[in-house]
Amino acid sequence: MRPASTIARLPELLPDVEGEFGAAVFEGLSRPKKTLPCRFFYDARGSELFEEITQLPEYYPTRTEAQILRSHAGEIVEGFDEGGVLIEFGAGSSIKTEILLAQAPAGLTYVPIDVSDSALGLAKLRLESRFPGLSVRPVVGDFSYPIEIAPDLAARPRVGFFPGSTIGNLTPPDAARLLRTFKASLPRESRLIIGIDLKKDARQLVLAYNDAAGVTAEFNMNLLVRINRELGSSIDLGTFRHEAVYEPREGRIEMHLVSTIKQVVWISGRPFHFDGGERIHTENSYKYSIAQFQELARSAAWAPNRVWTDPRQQFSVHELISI
Ligand code: SAH
Ligand code: AVI
Repeated sequence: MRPASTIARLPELLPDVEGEFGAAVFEGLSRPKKTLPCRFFYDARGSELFEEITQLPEYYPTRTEAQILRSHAGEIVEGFDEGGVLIEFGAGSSIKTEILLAQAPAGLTYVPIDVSDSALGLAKLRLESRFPGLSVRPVVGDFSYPIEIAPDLAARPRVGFFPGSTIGNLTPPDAARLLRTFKASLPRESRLIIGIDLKKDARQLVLAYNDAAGVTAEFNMNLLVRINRELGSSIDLGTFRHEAVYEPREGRIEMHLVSTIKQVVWISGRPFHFDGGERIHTENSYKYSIAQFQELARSAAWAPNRVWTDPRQQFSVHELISI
């Protein structure tokens, strides 16, 4: 387990000093069905590419969720306490957070958690200049592990924020485990505001993950760029292509990197064999109905409370209460 660390500790451009990325690549590519964990998308370039994705005409989730937050910010922050702590999981650029911060009570401390220290560093600078008086205390780390709240914040009331439908990148059992893990930092009666992408027409979903400008393809391929740079490999990027498909039985978009030829790829002196057409499964993005997500929350000891959606029911923002 990599413990959460302070912002200064993990310079983004250092090679894979702790070996976590390399170990995950070897493990994932050694499986009969090759996989790579999607949290490794987010190096400095990957975080930039994700920001570009959020602006794409096909990628409706970000703008729809932002619209829901804008329409209901006043009601959403009713659950925030003066002098409280707002903990955001997978905060990235914290752009949506600004919508809530603009209406939040005074004296709030904002604790964004992310594996991407580049995204956190930029967000801290921007938010502190935009909201004088707001204290921003970023944590670089993996939100799958309980985070330690700084002793001076421990007694303050807390609210969690987990936008973007990032939880949809986990399988439902892992999503339920994550919601239980959050209870370590969000004790009984705390609220969690969480964004969930809703089920919809498969064609719209496939377009959102196969944009015409090819940004999602570059985001996916960036994993191979990262392997080449950080693990001393020389994978020919021209021999892989991006694929995103909707799997109706699972209710999820799947992203893959497909080897277009039969080949052996060498990574840190180890060979990995690919057949022509063989795929590396790089991401799942589950889509829920409101009732399905509420059931998942209940199974993890969170009580569904209020829920907000857009008029076209594309996306949902849920308020859960820790029980
Ligand atoms: N919350 C933002 C960003 C979503 S993108 C939004 O709604 O637009 C997903 C973010 O989660 C990225 O910034 C990525 O770096 C982060 N992330 C993904 N897996 C993570 C993990 N296991 N631990 C911490 N952060 C993670
Ligand atoms: C962060 N996450 C919710 C995004 C999604 O839609 O699953 C990541 C992403 N993958 C491709 N496009 C965006």
